[in-house]
Amino acid sequence: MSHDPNCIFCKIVADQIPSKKVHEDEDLLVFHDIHPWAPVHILLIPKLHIASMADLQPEHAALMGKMTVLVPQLMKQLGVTNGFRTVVNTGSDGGQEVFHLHMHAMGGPRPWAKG
Ligand code: DGP
Repeated sequence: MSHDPNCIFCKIVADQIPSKKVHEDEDLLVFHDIHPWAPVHILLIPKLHIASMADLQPEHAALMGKMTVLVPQLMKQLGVTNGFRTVVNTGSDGGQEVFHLHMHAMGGPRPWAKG
């Protein structure tokens, strides 16, 4: 399924739910997390609806590579100069709450941590 009408992040991609966008191109959307765990906390998502990392297929390799390479560029653009953390929660036991694949990228002066 390329788009799931019941998915919150698909609705953000479709501009049906507002978000603070950081980056958009034909494949990816990046926006600020609504519940930040760090001074800078962004979410990188594929526009394509992929439910989780567990659903990745070989044909998604370039998409995930593009997403990964974008992280340091955007963190620098957002003023994060002293390192950052990336997290991909996968499935219920992985702590995933939104079932549209996303990469968290968090940075800014510590201390900060999830939960
Ligand atoms: P995860 O546990 O990895 O599935 O994290 C989902 C994240 O998505 C969580 O940190 C909060 C964020 N989030 C959930 N709903 C929205 C929303 O409507 N807008 C934005 N910007 N972030 C959201």
